Amino acid sequence: MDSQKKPIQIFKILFIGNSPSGKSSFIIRYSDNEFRENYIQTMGLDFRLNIVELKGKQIKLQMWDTAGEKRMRSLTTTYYNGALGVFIFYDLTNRQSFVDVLKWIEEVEQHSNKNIIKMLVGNKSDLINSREVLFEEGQKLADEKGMFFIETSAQNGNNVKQAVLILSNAILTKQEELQKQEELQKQEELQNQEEQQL
Ligand SMILES: Nc1nc2c(ncn2[C@@H]2O[C@H](COP(=O)(O)OP(=O)(O)O)[C@@H](O)[C@H]2O)c(=O)[nH]1
Ligand SMILES: [Mg+2]
Repeated sequence: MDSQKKPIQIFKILFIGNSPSGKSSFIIRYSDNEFRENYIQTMGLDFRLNIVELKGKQIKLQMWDTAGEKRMRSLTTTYYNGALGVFIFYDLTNRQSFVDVLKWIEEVEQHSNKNIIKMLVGNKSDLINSREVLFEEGQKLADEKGMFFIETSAQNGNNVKQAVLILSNAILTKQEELQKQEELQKQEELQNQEEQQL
């Protein structure tokens, strides 16, 4: 056994939003640096694992894909359980997918931990002639709802790595914050106990 090996943390990251906004294509672009033209049907729930190094720590990113609206209600709880981050997708060439972001945010708020990090993703930025949602509209909604915002293209890879980096860094920072709070609380409890014993 290599005792020098760094511990591996696991970040569960969800992909939600209307189909076909490009969630599966994004995950494939990130994981395999590939793009497929044909529609990729997502069956039930599956995830891809990717390892990144952040602040000298090895992090395993568990990227959970979904089949969008077809997802079964009964799976929702399992899906959200333990999730630390979520990408909320819309297709920037499809106004309805942007309107529906509000429903997806509601679902996140109902089912996830309040510390979950959210990022709004406007995908298909390569389709410059069919844009229906302005960059500024995405940014405004994200600001209002306390989310990060980025426009990406799974087709040419633009901002795909960047999006994952921003989200996972924010998760790590949040996790470190929570850990610190927990340690402080433990110290306070110990002090209280000692004072009572005096
Ligand atoms: N032009 C373009 N097409 C994309 C992009 N991302 C996905 N697509 C296409 O959009 C369709 C739906 O993609 P998919 O990943 O299956 O969407 P999902 O239902 O959200 O998982 C497929 O035909 C993809 O090839 C993108 O960034 N640009
Ligand atoms: Mg899919």
